Amino acid sequence: MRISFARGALAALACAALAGPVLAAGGASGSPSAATFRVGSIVVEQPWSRATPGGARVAAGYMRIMNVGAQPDRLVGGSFAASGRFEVHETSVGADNVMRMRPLDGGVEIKPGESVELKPGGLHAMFLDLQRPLKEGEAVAGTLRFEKAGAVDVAYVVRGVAARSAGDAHRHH
Ligand SMILES: [Cu+2]
Repeated sequence: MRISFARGALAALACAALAGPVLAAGGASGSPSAATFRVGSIVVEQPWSRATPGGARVAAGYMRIMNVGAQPDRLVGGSFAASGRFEVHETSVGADNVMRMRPLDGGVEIKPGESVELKPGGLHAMFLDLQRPLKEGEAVAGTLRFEKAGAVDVAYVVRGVAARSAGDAHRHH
């Protein structure tokens, strides 16, 4: 039931945004998260986020970004429909063993022919001034801005609060 709801949300979003993203919701594999977005030489795969508790003011976004071109590019910013601000963050563990995150003012470089993974505990998109809770199964629109390729519309699939990857909901039974 959860999966069919996610499919419905993605399909509705695809209709509303025919001009930009290529959304492959569902598909032969049955994966509800097989969403790919492209602008120029940049391909963004499976953007996802996590459901948040009611009072949360921040959330994070994860995805794989591939550069299929011959020039380096950088993720330098973006937006998220349910938040006031968007930042690109990295996570590090200090000498005191405390995990901290900080904004990457220069963005994230994606070298030609390579890919960068934004994932829990590492690089991520940070959604600040969250305006409402994120609910499992919904799809939330956003944009990503690249230095050379420009802006691209994407949709984040919201996974459960404990999800560790875009496919968690699918792998567990
Ligand atoms: Cu962060």
